[in-house]
Amino acid sequence: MPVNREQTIAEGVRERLRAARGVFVLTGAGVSAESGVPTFRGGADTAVWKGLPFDVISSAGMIARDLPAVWEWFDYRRGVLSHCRPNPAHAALACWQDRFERFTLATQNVDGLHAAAGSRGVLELHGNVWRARCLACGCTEDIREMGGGERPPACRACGEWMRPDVVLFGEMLPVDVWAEAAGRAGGCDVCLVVGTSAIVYPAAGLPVAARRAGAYLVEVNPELTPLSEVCDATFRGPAGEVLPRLDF
Ligand code: BJW
Repeated sequence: MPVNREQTIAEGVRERLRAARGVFVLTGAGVSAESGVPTFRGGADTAVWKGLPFDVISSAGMIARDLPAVWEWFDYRRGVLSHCRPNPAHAALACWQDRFERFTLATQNVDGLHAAAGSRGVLELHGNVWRARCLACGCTEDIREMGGGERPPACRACGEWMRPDVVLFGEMLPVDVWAEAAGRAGGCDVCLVVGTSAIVYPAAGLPVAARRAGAYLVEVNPELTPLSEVCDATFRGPAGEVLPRLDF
């Protein structure tokens, strides 16, 4: 996009943000890409681990079929994440949280980097990779505080096996988190969609619902997505560069 045109669009978005009372942001893997977290999809690639496409290993059926393999996959992911720090995109969103009457940050990411950047009350639609949940009693624990490397770990409350507390394909999103996100998306003035391929539902439906309810829809993504054509403004660039430029 010619520089002048992008500047004009950016100024339009800044004006919308200055006037907004309610802002809803949906992020995906792309917001963490500049922190070194691999995305799931992008370009022509899909993540694969030990020969298994991620949508097989990250699917509900694997919990029943091979829980140790699921733990191995997420232990590997935590190993990668332990070297990753929030980037300027996470920082920009954390700065915006106190500037609006209502600001909601909903993420599909399980990496915890928004909270690490200082964002509060993040709606984690797909859970958190640093948490384990008991398959029997449902209680949760911070994996960093569990100690020991027993896999699968046993629940301290009831002794049953625990699983990573993330939402796999074919599983329901946490009901309360989803209800909150859907309500907030439907009541915002500006909706920003950052770094998501926007193909995984129900999360991908949130910006559409916001737009239908009258919100101004902005996308930040180096690539086109199915949402691009319904957006009011699009920025084809990395979130860590674009979001700081949209500061208002
Ligand atoms: C940058 C960048 C930079 C790069 N800056 N950007 C309707 C039709 C068909 C199927 C379904 C449907 N409704 C539901 C389904 C099934 C399924 C689904 O949506 N499938 C689709 C693939 C079609 N959904 C579900 O199963 C969900 N549950 C559900 O619907 O429950 C009801 C139900 C229950 C039972 C039966 C039926 C229905 C659950 C979805 C859970 C998704 N879980 C995962 C894995 C989490 C655990 C893990 O981490 O392994 O969540 S899948 C994976 O995709 C992960 C992500 O959160 C999610 C979204 O991906 P995201 O974030 O968009 O990342 P990418 O990689 O796809 O895109 C990155 C983007 O960043 C790209 O666009 C880049 O260009 C961009 N980018 N660098 C900005 N620097």
